[in-house]
Amino acid sequence: MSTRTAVVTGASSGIGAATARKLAEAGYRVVLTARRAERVEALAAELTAAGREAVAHPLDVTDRQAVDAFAASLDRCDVLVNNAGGAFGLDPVAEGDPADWRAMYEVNVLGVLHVTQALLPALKGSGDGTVVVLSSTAGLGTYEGGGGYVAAKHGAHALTETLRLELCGAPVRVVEVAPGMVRTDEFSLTRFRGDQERADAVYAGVADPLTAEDVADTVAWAVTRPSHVNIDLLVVRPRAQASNTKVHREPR
Ligand code: 8X3
Repeated sequence: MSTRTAVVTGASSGIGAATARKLAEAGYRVVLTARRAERVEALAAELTAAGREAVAHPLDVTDRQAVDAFAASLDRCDVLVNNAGGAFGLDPVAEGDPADWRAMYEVNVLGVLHVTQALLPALKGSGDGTVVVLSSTAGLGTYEGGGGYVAAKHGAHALTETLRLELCGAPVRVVEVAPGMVRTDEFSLTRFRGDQERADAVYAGVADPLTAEDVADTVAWAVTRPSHVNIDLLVVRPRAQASNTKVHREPR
């Protein structure tokens, strides 16, 4: 019998890469997917060199045909971590670019839909499957400028809640992890299209934003609970953040 297998999307950096590391440490064979082939290949090689089981598979979750081909190539899937996603822009609704909104819906909602649909037969067939959706606190409440990202993450949250209802009775858990402020190399840089100063300002004066490892820890914890324990929704924020809009910043 092959090792229990966890597929992680968006595993090239940040929360996805950290989660892949944690699940590999927990004994899973990890399948790392992301658009950037060289990144997931490097991480898979690093994990393999450390004695873990890891393979890389370049994948764009918005490409349904590619997702279906990927699913067909897997011999088993016990855990799916839907992590691929992101924010583009911080514009008010009045000014947001519909192309950004569309792109955010594509990756944060349809990406989750594609991969989950494609892997559900394998997850059910495992007899003990787990689907994790990395949503966001932006999926549970709004904030000014959040616009398209907030809408998309609410979509991911709704998808997750609906799926849990529909799978009740099947041997598949549906877990949502909703992180607040996490400082990763790329989230804010992507949101601000490479503007490092604006990206850094998001975390200015915040004592300890969460790290990718902090979030990965919560995902690995939820996944490694006994099979009958379903962590429906886990909201995780840094201590300095009490809500989407209340953040304590130390004066400089
Ligand atoms: C990231 C959290 O506050 O930038 O998903 O929307 S936030």
